[in-house]
Amino acid sequence: MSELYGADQIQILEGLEAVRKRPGMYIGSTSEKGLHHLVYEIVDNAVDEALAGFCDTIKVMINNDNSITVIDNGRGIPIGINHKAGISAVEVVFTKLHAGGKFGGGGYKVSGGLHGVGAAVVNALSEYLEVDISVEGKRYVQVYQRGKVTDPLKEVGETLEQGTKVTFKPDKEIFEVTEFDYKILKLKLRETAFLTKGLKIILIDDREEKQEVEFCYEGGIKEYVEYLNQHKDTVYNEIIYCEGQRDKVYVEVAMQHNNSYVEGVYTFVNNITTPEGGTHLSGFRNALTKTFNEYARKQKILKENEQNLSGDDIREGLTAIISIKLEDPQFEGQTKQKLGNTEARAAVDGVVSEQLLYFLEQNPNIAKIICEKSILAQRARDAARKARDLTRRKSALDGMSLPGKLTDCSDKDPENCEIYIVEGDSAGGSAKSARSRATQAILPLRGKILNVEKARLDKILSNEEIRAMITAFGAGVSDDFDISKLRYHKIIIMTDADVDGSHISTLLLTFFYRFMPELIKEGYIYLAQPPLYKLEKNKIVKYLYSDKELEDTLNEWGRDSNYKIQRYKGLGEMNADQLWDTTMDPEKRILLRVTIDEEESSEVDITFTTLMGDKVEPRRKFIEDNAKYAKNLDI
Ligand code: 28F
Repeated sequence: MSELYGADQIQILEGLEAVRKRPGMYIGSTSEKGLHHLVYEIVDNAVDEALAGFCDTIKVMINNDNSITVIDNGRGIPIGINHKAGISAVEVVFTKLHAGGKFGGGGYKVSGGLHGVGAAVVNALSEYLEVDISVEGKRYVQVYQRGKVTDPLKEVGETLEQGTKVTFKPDKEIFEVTEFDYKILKLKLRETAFLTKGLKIILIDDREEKQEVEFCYEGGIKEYVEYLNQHKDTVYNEIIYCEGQRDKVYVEVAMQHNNSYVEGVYTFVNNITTPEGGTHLSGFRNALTKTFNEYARKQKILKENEQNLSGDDIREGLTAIISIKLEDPQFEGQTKQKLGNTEARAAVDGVVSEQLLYFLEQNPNIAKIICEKSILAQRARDAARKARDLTRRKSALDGMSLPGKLTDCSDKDPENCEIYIVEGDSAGGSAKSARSRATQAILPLRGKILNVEKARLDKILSNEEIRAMITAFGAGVSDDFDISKLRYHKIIIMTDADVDGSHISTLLLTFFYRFMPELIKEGYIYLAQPPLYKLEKNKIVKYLYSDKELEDTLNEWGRDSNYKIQRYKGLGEMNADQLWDTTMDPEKRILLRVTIDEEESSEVDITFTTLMGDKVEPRRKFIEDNAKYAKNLDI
């Protein structure tokens, strides 16, 4: 091993100034996302050591000063001199944009995007970084500041441990925020633990609000599927699992159906998520469709005169993880989130076809359940198609007739147009008189819309409130959705600031997320923020949008003197002028844009299932846990 991975194996390319000059090129951005990316880069190196078979525990700590410490119990980064560079291998790892060594081939690392230069990039973007290596009974330490060496690598004492410890503090000159978010790290580290079976990952928050969590999944992605299905009703108990290697591509797939109508298939390449799928996903889909149709024909579950099951039918209610590892992944697409390697398609197709057929033959009961479920889905899909054709034909006949409840705006350029979706007729009435006619359309909804989490498309399309939204937006729905036809570039949900209001918002967001996800991805969905209080003193009126704002203003104005306070219970309590001033005037209003982190879409799915599914206990717990964030409805 040491010969293969010696200190001389790395090739040096360039210095770290480039990284500080253009941090975005290396870590995507200098926002909160880029900040957390630093942690993943260091953790990734430790995970590689685990994948190589030398490390089984990784500890991540958020320290009191917002620095991060990552510790592994691997072999320790080599401390010997790299003769080409004339410095220690550790120093090369942390100060040079090198290529080679274990990162140059052989392992799977080669490109998590950064070609193994993660440690140097983190170093370049940190106020300070300390690496502490324990190897053969001795400890060695080196410290860097903004990527520059302060002292040579020093032996500092003896130890019984073995491994690498890295502490770094992100540079305030580089990052917009430098405070780490425990929740974000927790989500990502749980995902890493699922993807690396048997690896123990501990996360400790050592700041004021102490927290700690430990992840270790012997079952790996099988347990990941169990986790994703935790609040759903599964239609059989086993997790279907396929594993194998073809053409230097290592393939692992785990899956299980639940009784919802949602497909949740998540794909990873070398532990990196690929939200846009790619060749591995298409190989999986192909294998799944082919294998089930073959099986269903052979068993005469599908009769000769019946049409083949479609992939969509088989994947209705399917939760699956596809995790592959290969040497030289090519990421394509605008955001580089789609796998391009053609050998991955054949590898996944091959492994899944072979092992899935074997599984079905060994488990005829489960095979039958899935085939029959798919046939039901096929029938429902036919019914939905007919219902949709009907709505389409109808709107064509009516010359695109808009819903009667809609008060449209006069401007026809979608860029300028907004639609307010308002809860209830009375608030709808105020909104109609308050609005700016040219650019603001109002669509009042009566009562609660259908919970789409519990219904198929055909039923959803027969719901009047939902049909009104679809026709008003003008862009179709589900598979037919075409964002270029959208009639408004701001869709604003305006509900009361109470429990019912937030329930309606959640129902609407669920509908958009499941049936018009592009609306959220493109950032067209907003939540209006009506005020909670009106405060008046000496003819000065101030509207307040949170309890904290009320506190602050009362402190500022003095609580003794006479002021008038009004608590708004609903939009209906405001007259048109007030509604305009506080919530609708583009110059003054506050809108929350609803966004979604595609890299976390499996967690978003859990959120919606928890909020809208039919299990009460997990919903109660979720709301309790998230009560303090409820206002932001961070999905
Ligand atoms: C807290 C973060 O970075 N752990 C790491 C190793 C182990 C080796 C290694 C790392 C060899 C020449 C490049 C040891 N012994 N945790 C970590 N553990 N890097 S990073 O090698 C680096 C290459 O320079 C290692 C034998 N081979 C490899």
